[in-house]
Amino acid sequence: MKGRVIKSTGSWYLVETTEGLVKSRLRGKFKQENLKLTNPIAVGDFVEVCKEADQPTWTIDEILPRENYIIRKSTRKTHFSHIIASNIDQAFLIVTIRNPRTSLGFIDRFLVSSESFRIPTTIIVNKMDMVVKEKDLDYLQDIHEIYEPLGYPVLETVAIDDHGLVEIFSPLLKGKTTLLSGHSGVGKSTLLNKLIPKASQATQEISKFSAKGVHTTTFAEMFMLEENGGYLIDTPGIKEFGILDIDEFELSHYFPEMRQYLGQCKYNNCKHLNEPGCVVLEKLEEGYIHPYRYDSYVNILHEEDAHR
Ligand SMILES: Nc1nc2c(ncn2[C@@H]2O[C@H](COP(=O)(O)OP(=O)(O)OP(=O)(O)O)[C@@H](O)[C@H]2O)c(=O)[nH]1
Ligand SMILES: [Mg+2]
Ligand SMILES: [Zn+2]
Repeated sequence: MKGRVIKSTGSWYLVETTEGLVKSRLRGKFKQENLKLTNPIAVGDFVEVCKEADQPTWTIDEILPRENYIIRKSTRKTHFSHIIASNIDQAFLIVTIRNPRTSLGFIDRFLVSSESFRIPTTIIVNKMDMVVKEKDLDYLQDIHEIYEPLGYPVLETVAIDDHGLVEIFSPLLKGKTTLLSGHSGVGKSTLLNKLIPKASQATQEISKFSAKGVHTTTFAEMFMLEENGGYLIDTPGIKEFGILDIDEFELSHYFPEMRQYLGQCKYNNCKHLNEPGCVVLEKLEEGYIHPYRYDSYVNILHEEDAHR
């Protein structure tokens, strides 16, 4: 019987099937497209499950090929990675300007990942009630100015406030599988609870001492949107977003503002760092590429170098 993994704890998996939810275990090992994974099965996976003879338990016997996934480097095991979720239609990257602060570098790393599978991404600036200081408003403006022209919509929300959330989000979520991602404490679970009250995900105040989240959500979990169809996936907060397996000549393909100029540089193995006749550098100079984005490009490139 086919099903979809809606919750994974690492030792058992909740699988939604046409006959309801079944709690399943993993049987055997799975080949993983040459990926070294800390989690062989991820939320969002389509799987084949089978009831164990004379037992109330089920086993997962097969994973169907993943259409896409969002993956990050494992925080504990180097050379291993962790699939955050798979088979998603769009990602909502929840960011905050204050408590905690999300950096542009973090946003760019996430976007490189979602671009690599062409997963449409919306940036949601939550905790807008805390954005009052001039420099925070400036940062907000930067976010709008940098990302909107690249095709990443930027929305502003106050997830603790009921006002208009369902009206704004319902049409965006309809019939789609949407991933919620971002740092711990930005309000992913708070937003999810507002959109799907039945989910009643735990939420927790951020640490007063560090102004950072306390990692309240520990497992990814997918919830059905009952009225309009579709799913929302709540995930644990991520600290850093290590990018993996992106070739140094390929990285610029995942920056939409650079992608359009590729193939126009003098050298076809141009890394757009200091090569003569580089069109990307020319466009940067002319102001068509945002300097912050270019900085992120160089940072990711060098970081990847260090891992090679
Ligand atoms: N002021 C303000 N606080 C908010 C807002 N949204 C969420 N919070 C608060 O921020 C804290 C963290 O929210 P969570 O929803 O637990 O954050 P999370 O992103 O799920 O965090 P992890 O599960 O740790 O990844 C809670 O105390 C929320 O009440 C908002 O729009 N404004
Ligand atoms: Mg949470
Ligand atoms: Zn170049």
